[in-house]
Amino acid sequence: MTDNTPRNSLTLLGLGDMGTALARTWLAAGHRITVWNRTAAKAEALAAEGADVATSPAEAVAASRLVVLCLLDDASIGSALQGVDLTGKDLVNLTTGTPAEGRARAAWAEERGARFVDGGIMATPTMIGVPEAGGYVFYSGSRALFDTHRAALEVPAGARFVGEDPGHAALHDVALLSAMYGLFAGISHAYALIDGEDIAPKDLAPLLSEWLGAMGFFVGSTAERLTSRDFTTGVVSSLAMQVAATGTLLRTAEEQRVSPELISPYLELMRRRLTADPAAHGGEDTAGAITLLKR
Ligand code: FVH
Repeated sequence: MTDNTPRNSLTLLGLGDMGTALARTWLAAGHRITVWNRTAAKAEALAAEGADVATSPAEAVAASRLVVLCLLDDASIGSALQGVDLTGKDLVNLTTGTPAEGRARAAWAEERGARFVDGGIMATPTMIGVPEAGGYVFYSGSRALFDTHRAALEVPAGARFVGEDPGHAALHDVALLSAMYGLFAGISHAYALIDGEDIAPKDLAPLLSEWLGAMGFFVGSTAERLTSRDFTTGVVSSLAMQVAATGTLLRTAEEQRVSPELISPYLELMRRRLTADPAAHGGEDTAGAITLLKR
């Protein structure tokens, strides 16, 4: 299909905090951008900055071949684009969703004659258009679409294509976010332990950062063990030793009157792996406990 829309033009649906940041970055980079937002007032400032404002999703979609979606959730995409002609369009969905939603949305787009790429934004709005902030976006789905629009997609933040499965951008996004929340949980527990003691949080902070940095090796070593399925070779801190030590962690939490709710699940997972077969698993790395998580 021929593309009659101007070069460097794109459409953006959704002007929340993230959508507005994206729009400003594309405008600053000289792109011609058509925007639409359900609440029209949010487009006013961008109109003054040079954006074309569409009065309906259909009008916005018609304006460009590349159509970027940055809405609240997957349901809002269905509602905004209901009945809109998507034939020949290249849809890039930056709305956060699950892998299954990404795959279903790709099939939905294909049925309507559009190419589709799903995205997972690893940045906050303040990191958009600021390369040194290190933000980037995972993309997956149509490689051809990604290659066609790569230059535009690299404007707001780095662009990392992670394969043609349209669910994989969301999967990468959620895997990283899930790890982040586990980290936040541990940090929160550590600060709760010292709360009320004569230890200033600001004095614990550098020690905590340094320790977490030193423990970062676990990311790579776990990948190697999961690939080889060898959980025992070269283990220096065995599962049996670590499970024995969990009693100290739990008693300390009790002494400090801190709920163990944030750390108990992981301690319990290690214990379950050990007690299933102490002789087989006692000498393992804790990475072996991951095998219990898959349902
Ligand atoms: N903000 C962040 O830090 C994170 C960073 C990582 C990625 N997320 C995801 O990005 C999507 C958009 O996030 P946002 O920050 O722009 O979110 P809001 O400011 O809440 O804006 C939501 C926009 O969605 C529109 N909207 C909601 N429901 C509908 C609907 N049924 N039909 C059409 N549009 C809808 C809303 O419109 P309005 O309320 O202004 O009328 C906003 O434009 C999101 O998936 C994050 O998880 C951001």
